[in-house]
Amino acid sequence: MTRFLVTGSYGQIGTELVGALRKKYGGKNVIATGRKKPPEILTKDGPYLHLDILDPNQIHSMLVNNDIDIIIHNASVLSGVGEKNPQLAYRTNVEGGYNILEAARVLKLDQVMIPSSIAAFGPSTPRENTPNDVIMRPTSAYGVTKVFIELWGEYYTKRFGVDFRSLRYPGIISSEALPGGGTTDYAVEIFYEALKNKKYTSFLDKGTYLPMMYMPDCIKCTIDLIEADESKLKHRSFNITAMSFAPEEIAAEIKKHIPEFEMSYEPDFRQAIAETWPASLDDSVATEEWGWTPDYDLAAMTKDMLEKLSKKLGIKY
Ligand code: AKB
Repeated sequence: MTRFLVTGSYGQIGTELVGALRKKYGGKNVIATGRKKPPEILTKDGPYLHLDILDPNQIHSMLVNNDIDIIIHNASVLSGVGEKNPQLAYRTNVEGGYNILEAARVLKLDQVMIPSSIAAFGPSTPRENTPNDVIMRPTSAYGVTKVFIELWGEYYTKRFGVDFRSLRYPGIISSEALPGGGTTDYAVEIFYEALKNKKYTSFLDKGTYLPMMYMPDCIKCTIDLIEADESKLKHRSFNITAMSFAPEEIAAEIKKHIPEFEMSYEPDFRQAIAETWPASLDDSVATEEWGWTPDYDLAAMTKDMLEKLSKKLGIKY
């Protein structure tokens, strides 16, 4: 059985990805790692180990001692936090990513998956239906680190035969763990506030379209790419998307379920970041090379999200 190590396992995606991988590959075969005390969900079905991704020796010995085949390197500083602290984004995303790729190269691991993001694109990228292969030139600290990882990973594939794979995640909406400091976080916060207070002040303005995806689709595409036949991959970094909406559109969808819900707008520094990102993505390369198709659109995601979150929070609507 393939053995996985997941970094950043208590993050928004890591928390649910570890659970899905453990279901499929067995609890003991998926090592969740991070620097914090883990939530119970990460320790009940499999091991959790303390790992500092800035310590190459610790990475190396953990991979050897646990007989790891595939690393999924989710630990990352996101766009909002990265803009406030670019030095932290550099160290975590660039140095951390480098350490992981080096370990994969030296130990000849089967595969390394490191997520990228829509943030890898920039203001000179065509914003509508952004193609997979196009000018990138991001202007956020986070975006620059993601382009580095894509290119360094692809270089390691070509030069050293490392099986590197990457997904350019759009904004991910989920009910389990909260996102940690990104520009698309509003699309998660809005659900909590709609259920708790029937109102939400968006930090992105009306008309700010961004590519988005519901967590079940995010887990599906991540596992599908990990399991994809390497001989069919012409690319290593893939656009993926499920929907594109602006804040007023998700508000209108929530209002269909919670008619009293009110939205107001107070754009902050994240508005400038969002304006440099694609409004929608062309993910046909992912469809062609490994069969990607999403299951959830805005309406289906909103209905499911409200159902799950109201159960979790114990709030009826
Ligand atoms: C962020 O907003 O920083 C992330 C992302 C799109 O990568 N959610």
